[in-house]
Amino acid sequence: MLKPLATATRDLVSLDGLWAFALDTRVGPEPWRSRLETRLEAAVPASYNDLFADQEIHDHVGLVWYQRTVRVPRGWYGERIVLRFDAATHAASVYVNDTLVATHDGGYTPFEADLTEVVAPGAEFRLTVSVDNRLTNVTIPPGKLTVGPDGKERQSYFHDFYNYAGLARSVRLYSTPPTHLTDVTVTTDIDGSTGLVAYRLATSEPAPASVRLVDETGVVVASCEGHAGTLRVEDSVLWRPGAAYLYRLEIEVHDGWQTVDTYELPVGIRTVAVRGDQFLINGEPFYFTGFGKHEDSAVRGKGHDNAYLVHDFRLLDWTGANSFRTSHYPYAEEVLEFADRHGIVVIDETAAVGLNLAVEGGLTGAPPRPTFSPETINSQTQAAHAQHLRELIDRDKNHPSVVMWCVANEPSTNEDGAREYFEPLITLTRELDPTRPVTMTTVIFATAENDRTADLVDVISLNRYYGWYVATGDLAAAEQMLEADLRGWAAKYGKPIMMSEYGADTISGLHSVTATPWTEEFQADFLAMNHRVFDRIPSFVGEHVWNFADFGTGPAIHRVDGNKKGVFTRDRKPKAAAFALRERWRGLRGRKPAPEVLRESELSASLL
Ligand code: GCB
Repeated sequence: MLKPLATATRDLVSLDGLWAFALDTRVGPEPWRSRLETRLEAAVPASYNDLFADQEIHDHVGLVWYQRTVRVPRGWYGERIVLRFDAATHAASVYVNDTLVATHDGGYTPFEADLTEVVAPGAEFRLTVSVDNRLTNVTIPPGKLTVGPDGKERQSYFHDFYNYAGLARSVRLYSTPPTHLTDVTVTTDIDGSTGLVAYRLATSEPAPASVRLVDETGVVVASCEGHAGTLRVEDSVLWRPGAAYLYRLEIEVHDGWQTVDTYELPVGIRTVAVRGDQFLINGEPFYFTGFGKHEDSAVRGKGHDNAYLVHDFRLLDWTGANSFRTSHYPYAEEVLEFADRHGIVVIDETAAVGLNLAVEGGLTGAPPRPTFSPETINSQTQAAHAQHLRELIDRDKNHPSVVMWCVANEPSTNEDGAREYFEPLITLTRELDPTRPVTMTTVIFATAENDRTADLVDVISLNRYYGWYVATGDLAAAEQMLEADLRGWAAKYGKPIMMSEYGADTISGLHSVTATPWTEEFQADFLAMNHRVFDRIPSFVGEHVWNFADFGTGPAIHRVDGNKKGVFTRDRKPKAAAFALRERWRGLRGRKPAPEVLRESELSASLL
């Protein structure tokens, strides 16, 4: 789905701002038919949960309503008029005056409604949206609804971050000409010093089209006629991690002599591949340093915020991070565009977090249920998951920063039914995008011996918490367990391995001279222990600390004011570990520790 742009033939109006807001329980039936009876106003973009200092709103399970009036620009006569939501978490119904114009499932991908037939240029309309935060066994992510003793619904889910909901990303109204570009797909390759940019266009109806590729100085370096072709760029400048270079693909759709539509897309020329146990960008081995992140900040929850975007990327750079994973859902498009422009590498993840009912047992004592069964994660969940993959890849396929798709976080890949569930989804991912490697992060219960899906992915991504959830505080034992675990995967699969999560909860300002979990010193020691082990594994290709910053969670007795595994606090102040990471990562600069170090430490490992 094309990102809405203002171009010579397209206009764009932002609908961000303050919208009327109400809980479903506080309004009458069919609230879209008139002015919403409420005095509350919600900021868009923002999650609604923490805006109002109101427990009932914070804990609400079910629908909420947003409403505003919109005036269509009077100059849009004869144009196609489109309403676009960048996200509505997790499901939405959209009404224009009394008419239902769109529904969408999935909280982190965009959707649109064509309003051309229902609104008029120059006139106002009432825009009402319901947003539903409920998660069940057939939604992505999954969750469970129960009814409490007070008769009200309760929501639980199998991930720790708070189930923020609402309109957390921008809403826009835009125009296109009746004959318009509907899609563009770009893939790039390198032939010696020549960059190859293959493009494919789709238009609303058959119409001639042409493209031009322009470099950063404004010079046209290649051009082509037709809906598909390959542009050759002699002596091309490659998009590299830490050194982004973007060409601009200028697209024109014609009608006779006239240009009827124009659109443009940033293009980074680069290749991505897995060869043997290496991850290659532009044919060179790449070592990931960075974090699993969250879209999370106080008050706005998951609301996109450009100030945090800029600041977070400066902090990534400050620590020497070259990459991050969009744990545990697709992030706002602005984030990927920023990564494109600033040379940060992205592992792009779906919202499939918590396909793992083993986590239900634990402290509740609930008998474990099988994760994959007709009553739990089933073929309907799988169909929703496939739809999420389609929408993610459709949205993000052209970003040079995106180097790998992550199909799910910590699914129960050691259980019966996992292979049947995931094999078709991984095949679908490869069909939708044959150019990027595929991974899934692996939960600690899935070992090299019992995992059912690792042969299907290109990179083995492991989430491991030795020294925290396992062997808590005992870093000597943790070091041995971690090394045995990693060597098991390396020996069995011969694929690149990365640590997609490792981390320890840490209260900023808590210190100790002895190794004490929750202190800043312990977090730094914990990471250093992990790094010693990583540096001994030749097939290791990267390290993503959990987490970039502290983040909001649902209530749990092992969470005090959220998850504290951040290297930065929730308001982005560094803990001691941030300085230690900076020292290590700024030295690595995207390369594995030198082979001398490996050989030396492998020697010591074999003496263990
Ligand atoms: C995990 C999850 C992540 C949690 C983290 C933790 O394995 O993937 O979502 O936040 O552990 O801190 O427990």
